[in-house]
Amino acid sequence: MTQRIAVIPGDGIGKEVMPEGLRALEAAASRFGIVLELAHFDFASCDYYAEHGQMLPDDWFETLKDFDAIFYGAVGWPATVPDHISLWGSLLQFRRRFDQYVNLRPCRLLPGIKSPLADRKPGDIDFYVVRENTEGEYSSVGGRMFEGTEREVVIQETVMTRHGTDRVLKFAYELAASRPRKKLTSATKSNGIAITMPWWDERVAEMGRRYPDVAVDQFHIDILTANFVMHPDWFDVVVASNLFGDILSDLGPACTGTIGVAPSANINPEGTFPSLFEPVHGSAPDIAGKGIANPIGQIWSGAMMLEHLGHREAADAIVAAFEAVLAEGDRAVLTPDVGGSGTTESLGRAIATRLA
Ligand code: GGG
Repeated sequence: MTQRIAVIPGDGIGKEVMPEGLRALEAAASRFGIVLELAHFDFASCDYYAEHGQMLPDDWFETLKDFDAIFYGAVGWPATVPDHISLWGSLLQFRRRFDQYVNLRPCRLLPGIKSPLADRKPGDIDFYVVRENTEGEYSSVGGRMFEGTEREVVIQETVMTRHGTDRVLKFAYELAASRPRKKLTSATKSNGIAITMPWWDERVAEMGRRYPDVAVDQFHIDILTANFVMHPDWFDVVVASNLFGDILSDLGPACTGTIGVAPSANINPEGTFPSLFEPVHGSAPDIAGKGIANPIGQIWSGAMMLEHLGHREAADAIVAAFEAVLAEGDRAVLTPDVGGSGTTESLGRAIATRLA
């Protein structure tokens, strides 16, 4: 079975973790008889912007639309391109034009990693954040008036549609229904954001009628963040709007010791367009160039990509390989964020060796 994958490292540590993501993917592919046809692209990066004055070539949609999946690193290099230009010029275009309306972000405490929360062990933190990925607070509706004057006005609208909200809620309910605990938590702020959020709550309740076996609760986003820290074991599947989901899916992995291991899948569930797989972390300019970024977020995203493409066994093997390397705890191999003195490459190679 041949899989055509578009590989886009992007910026900063994206360029450092991508080779290790590919090393693991290739090891798994060779073990399970999957043929990977990789096409490498330098766009969707700030280096490309420096040369071309835009993040993407004009024909990017045509170029990418027939791949089976997109494997992405990270975006952003604020020293040369403002973050809103780089993000809106690349990743957000992919999510919108390829209708990747689900951003699925697992959050799990892995063996060998110490949670900053007291007395947590693997199994205690194991949930998914399902983030709405194409609308909500990430809207381009708004503008500035009277710029630079005393009367300056800035407006940005939140856009929620019934179509867009119901489809991500359906995905979240189905995921919850498929898991042993069958529990869904909705992130809201319907006391303060008194138009869109009460409506979101209504859609959650309405969709819930189709899933009587799923237990549903909801929290305002402020106390929900507190409960991620105090009671991460309460959560199974958490569904949230675009912005709330983004925040929760950084906080969740931080509670598991490091955001460096967190993966994500930007999914177009209908398969009309390719889905995109990337670590949750960004380009991390503070550590870029040092060769110490944890590659597991990229590697785990590769496992999610294989699972999405129907290669469950290969995906499970990748997860088992990085769990085994973490559990072994060899400091010389592990990256500094998980207590080691090793490098991106030493950790990536150890995982690929396990897979061979
Ligand atoms: N690998 C993901 C990445 O580069 N993220 C940068 C970022 O800030 N993303 C914002 C978002 O996911 O909304």
